Amino acid sequence: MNRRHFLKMSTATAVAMAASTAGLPGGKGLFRAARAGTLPIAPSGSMGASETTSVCEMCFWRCPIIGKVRDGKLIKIEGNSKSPVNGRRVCARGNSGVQLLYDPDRIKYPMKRVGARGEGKWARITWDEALDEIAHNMDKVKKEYGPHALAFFDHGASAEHLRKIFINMGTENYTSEPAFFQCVGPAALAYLETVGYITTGTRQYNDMAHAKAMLLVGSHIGENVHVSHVREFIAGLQNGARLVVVDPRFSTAAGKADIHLAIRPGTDTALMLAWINYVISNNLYDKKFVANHCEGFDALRKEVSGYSMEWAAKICDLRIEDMKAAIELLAKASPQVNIHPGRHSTWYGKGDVGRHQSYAILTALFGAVGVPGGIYFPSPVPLGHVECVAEKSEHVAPIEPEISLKEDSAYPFSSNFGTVTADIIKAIITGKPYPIRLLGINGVNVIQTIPDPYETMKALKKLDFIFCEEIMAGETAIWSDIILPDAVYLERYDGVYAYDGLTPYVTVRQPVVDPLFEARSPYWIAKNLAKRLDIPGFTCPNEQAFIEKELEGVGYSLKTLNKEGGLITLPANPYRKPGELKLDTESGKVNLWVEAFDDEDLDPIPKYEATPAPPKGYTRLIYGRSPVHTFSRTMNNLWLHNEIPENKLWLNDKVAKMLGIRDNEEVVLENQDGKRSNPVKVLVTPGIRPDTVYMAHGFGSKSPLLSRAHGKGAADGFMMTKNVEDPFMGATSKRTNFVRIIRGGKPLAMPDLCPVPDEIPRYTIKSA
Ligand SMILES: Nc1nc2c(c(=O)[nH]1)N[C@H]1C(S)=C(S)[C@@H](COP(=O)(O)OP(=O)(O)OC[C@H]3O[C@@H](n4cnc5c(=O)[nH]c(N)nc54)[C@H](O)[C@@H]3O)O[C@H]1N2
Ligand SMILES: Nc1nc2c(c(=O)[nH]1)N[C@H]1C(S)=C(S)[C@@H](COP(=O)(O)OP(=O)(O)OC[C@H]3O[C@@H](n4cnc5c(=O)[nH]c(N)nc54)[C@H](O)[C@@H]3O)O[C@H]1N2
Ligand code: SF4
Ligand SMILES: [Mo]
Repeated sequence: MNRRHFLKMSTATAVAMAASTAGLPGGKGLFRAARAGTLPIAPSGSMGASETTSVCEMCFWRCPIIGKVRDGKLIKIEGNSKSPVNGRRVCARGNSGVQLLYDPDRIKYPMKRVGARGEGKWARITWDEALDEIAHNMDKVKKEYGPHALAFFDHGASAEHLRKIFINMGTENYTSEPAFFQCVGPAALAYLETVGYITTGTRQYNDMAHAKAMLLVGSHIGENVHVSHVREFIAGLQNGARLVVVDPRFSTAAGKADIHLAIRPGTDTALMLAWINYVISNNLYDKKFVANHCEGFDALRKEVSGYSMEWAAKICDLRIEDMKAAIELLAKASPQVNIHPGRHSTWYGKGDVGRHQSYAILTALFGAVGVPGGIYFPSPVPLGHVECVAEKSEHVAPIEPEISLKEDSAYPFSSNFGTVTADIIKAIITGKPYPIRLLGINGVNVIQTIPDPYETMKALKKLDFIFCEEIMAGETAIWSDIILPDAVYLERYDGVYAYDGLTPYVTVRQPVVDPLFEARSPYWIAKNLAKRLDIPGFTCPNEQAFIEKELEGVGYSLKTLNKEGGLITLPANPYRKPGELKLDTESGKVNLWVEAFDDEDLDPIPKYEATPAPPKGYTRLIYGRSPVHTFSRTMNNLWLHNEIPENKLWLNDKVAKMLGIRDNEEVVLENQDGKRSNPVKVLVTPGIRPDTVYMAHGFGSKSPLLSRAHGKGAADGFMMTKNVEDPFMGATSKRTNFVRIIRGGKPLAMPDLCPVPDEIPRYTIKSA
């Protein structure tokens, strides 16, 4: 296969992502320097508060913000009015950063475990003691077992520098894991191989604001809240765009749809293939675009010819007339049609890449590539080069393991995204292909995030040493031997944020207030650990030094940028004129048939493969986002907790009636492997299929150190013990688990109201 080509793309993407997450300082000295003039602390109209521009990190969308500070206290966060994407707006979470900063449960000092692992007993130690102990253990494990015995899981802006420590220790086991293997991996790979770039990275390059019709498969925009993305969606609707939503649940977006298809979960690829066949056989596709810009059309036509609307209607449990009306509606808007590429795509394991490939194929058949309303191209922002932060330095002698977890992975497309999460956890448990004995964690709540949590906890128990850099002690932090208190995003520099979407801009995350307690910035932490481990390369005195270098690329300094209100906009180049479209694929065209997949004996054109239906007496568990929370990280936040303190289990009203369950009644769930959930209240609603239940992710914290969040609601992840890895990159499925309701300690048999056709096997429960 053409691995080199793939590598080239991925590196570009990785660089783009790294650029957007470069880290920051946090020392008080830096802040004094800032006060002395590098930061814009201007008096403002609002009751004498001073204002500092910065960037939100209550989620990864990173909206430009302003922090208003009075008497040294942050009193309000607003959007930066100069921002072309959010203006003065922030979402509920962005607004509530104030309460993250002042959360009494924040980790205040370096802490060392004194009780048994996971027991939650801690002693305060000094920074020197904490860093010495971490360095000692890293060194010891490396000497005893080799560099690959060190592993690192991370997510988010704070992790960049600590990851470089692990890279420089010589391990291959670091992975920005939720972002790929638990989130966007399958969608990213599908678009990379089909159109030559990732349409869903840190940003989404789909132009909903200018679409005449939109298709959302899953993608529950409105509950999935990224301010500018929601605004683009609403702008599209306000401009008259028609909307088709495919979702087993009446989502917020479905409430705005012209056509809502309440599909049987796990059958979306069947619908997509029948639609592709319909579009081709009814000549609804853009012939000129296909002739000029696509490869593999004949193979595609042949492959999909067997997928009829009648067949899909049965598989998907939909009405043919609705399916036809939906695809006709989309085709009519061509090429200004937005087939949403999706984001969270680790749904069923096997077909996840193919499902997103089918969205990219439909996009191309409608000629919706590089045109308003379709998918568009990022406009690269020329940031300066930073030499002062260590990439893998020359001094690290490569020690190749006999069998490499990364390079010899069973998943041919994984290695460009890091080492597969599931492989690292298996290796910790089994010691094979080599032992992994030490784990560093930064910005990821591994237990809530990676299924199966029981396996994850088993792995955590086996390790010699665990440390984490955190701001709040969630259920993963309490398993650590040492916890390091990170500065929260409002207390630190984090580098330059360049937005390369329809309205490109450059802004900087900078501290709005001094770090509280003994919190330190991620760069300070990494630099001081590097010193102890003799890792060269952390040569910048502080974060401003590399921020200045990055800003040079766009002709600014921190001072001049701050004079401009902390943000400058740049010209965009998102669309391509006819004849000027050249994609970054080998042929320069859209791959309707993906050779790289074929070379690895994977389907070059998506095929429908059934995911097992619920066993008799059970229902499928699906999940999504709470609009006012971000995963588990915001659950302890006072304002957000007051808005939505716990999740609810969406249960179909007919099913509830048959079971005699009342709205708001508290129940427990039991999954196919006998694992039981926290108690959770039921939302009785016609807005979900009878063969499915739903709850928002992130609730049900098991950490007693989160006083507000602890035990509130149920965690979807704790019901996930049956996961299917996708064969392309090893991403972990999460919608392949089944539950039944336990009431008064007894299981209730979930009624079977949706006939399952013979083509879909039922999951069989292994008897104990
Ligand atoms: N408020 C808030 N917003 C967020 C986040 C957050 O934590 N909080 N996280 C952000 C991140 S990182 C991500 S990845 C995104 C995730 O958000 P999305 O990318 O939108 O996630 P999806 O899984 O596509 O969408 C969830 C929807 O899929 C439906 N669904 C479940 N199973 C199926 C199925 O088999 N077929 C179909 N067609 N639909 C199904 C569910 O009912 C639900 O409405 O959200 C982002 N936005
Ligand atoms: N069951 C289930 N699993 C899922 C999902 C799901 O819907 N259901 N969604 C998947 C998706 S799409 C994603 S993107 C991932 C998200 O997975 P994660 O990124 O692990 O999400 P969180 O649960 O919010 O955990 C983030 C952790 O980072 C910490 N943190 C926050 N800010 C900072 C900081 O500034 N510095 C440091 N050092 N730490 C910080 C928080 O306290 C928290 O412990 O989860 C994936 N896993
Ligand atoms: S979408 Fe909300 S939480 Fe996310 S960065 Fe923007 S304001 Fe912050
Ligand atoms: Mo995600």
